[in-house]
Amino acid sequence: MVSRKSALIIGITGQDGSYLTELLLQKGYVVHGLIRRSSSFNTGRIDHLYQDDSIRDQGLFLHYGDLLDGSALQNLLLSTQPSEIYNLGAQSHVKVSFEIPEYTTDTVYMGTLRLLEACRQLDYDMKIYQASSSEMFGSSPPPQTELTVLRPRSPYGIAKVAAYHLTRLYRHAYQMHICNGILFNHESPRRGETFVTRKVCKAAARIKCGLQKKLILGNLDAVRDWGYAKEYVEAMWLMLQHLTPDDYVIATGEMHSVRELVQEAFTYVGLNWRDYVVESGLYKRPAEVDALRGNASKAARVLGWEPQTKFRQLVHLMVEAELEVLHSHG
Ligand code: NAP
Ligand code: F7E
Repeated sequence: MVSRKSALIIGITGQDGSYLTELLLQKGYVVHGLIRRSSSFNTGRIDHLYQDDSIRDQGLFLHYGDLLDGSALQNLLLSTQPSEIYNLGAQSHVKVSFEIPEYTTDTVYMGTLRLLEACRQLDYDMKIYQASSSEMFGSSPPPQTELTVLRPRSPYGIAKVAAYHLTRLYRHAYQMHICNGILFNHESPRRGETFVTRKVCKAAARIKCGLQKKLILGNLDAVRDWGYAKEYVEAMWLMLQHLTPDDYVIATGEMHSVRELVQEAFTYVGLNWRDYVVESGLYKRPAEVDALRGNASKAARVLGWEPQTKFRQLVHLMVEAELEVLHSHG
């Protein structure tokens, strides 16, 4: 009998974790997910999978743990022995990282260190994916590639840079199979509601339906390379299937400002954004990453990965999803 591949996803309850879980289950993996104890439910993005008896009993197993708890990580690895480990866990909000820099560093950098040390103690073949980020490029001008100098501009970015260097060190020093996915912003209807794409698309739909009057935003001039999360998790998986471990930029190669994002979303519902959007210091950051646009040609060449969904289509599908929720609630 051929034994099934197994994976451990840290950050399974997040946007990417939920799409990756679907992808791996489809591919026949047994998926173990680390979830944090919380006083309120935090599994909304994977409930549709976990509440399906056949999936829960045969393919998807959730375990309590935390990147702050090294012994729990060790015990989980020992009991599950996954062949692939995806480290997606993070305090991932850049603006929040200025308010809680120590906690952000503890999850993003020290969490990665705890995980790598736990992996290093175990004597079996495993492949590790590390969720690196375009936020690491900071003030380096676009287009950014795997060779671009890292000049981070937030506590989150700095912690991701440190974790990135750590994974590369462990790959070199201990011959561990670790890949960094340097993913540019990727979005979906499952995106956290305080990230700008989801916030804007939700507001456009709510204002259209008469449920909201204004949308308060920060810096409208910032420029990002926004792709579709569902496609980006395929790149994560592809990286770990490649024979040799390496680092890859994953991006669309397009760049748009927050202002264009707002315009696209409001135009889609037939509104003029200027009538509703208020710019405020409340959502501005002490330091900003002005412009990100990735060059993912290495991923295309080596992994055969290319983005399908570009900016306009992404904004439309996100606004549509918000409208659908509002209509289904009457
Ligand atoms: P997300 O929606 O914020 O999800 C983050 C996940 O990490 C959640 O499952 C969260 O659990 C978990 N987590 C937070 N603190 C933890 C801790 N101390 N121990 C264990 N788990 C913890 O993020 P995402 O958008 O899916 O992104 C996934 C990863 O890619 C993150 O590392 C992020 O920094 C990175 N990244 C994201 C983007 C992007 O544009 N989305 C781009 C580049 C890199 P709870 O649900 O309990 O909070
Ligand atoms: O901001 C501007 C804001 O918070 C995008 C994370 O997934 O991607 C994400 O980080 C831009 C910034 O994403 C608002 O100043 C204006 O310039 O959606 P965001 P981010 O900071 O780029 C990277 C790659 C990650 O790795 C992170 O984990 O939009 N902006 N007004 C605003 N941003 C927010 N959140 N809210 C506003 O009202």
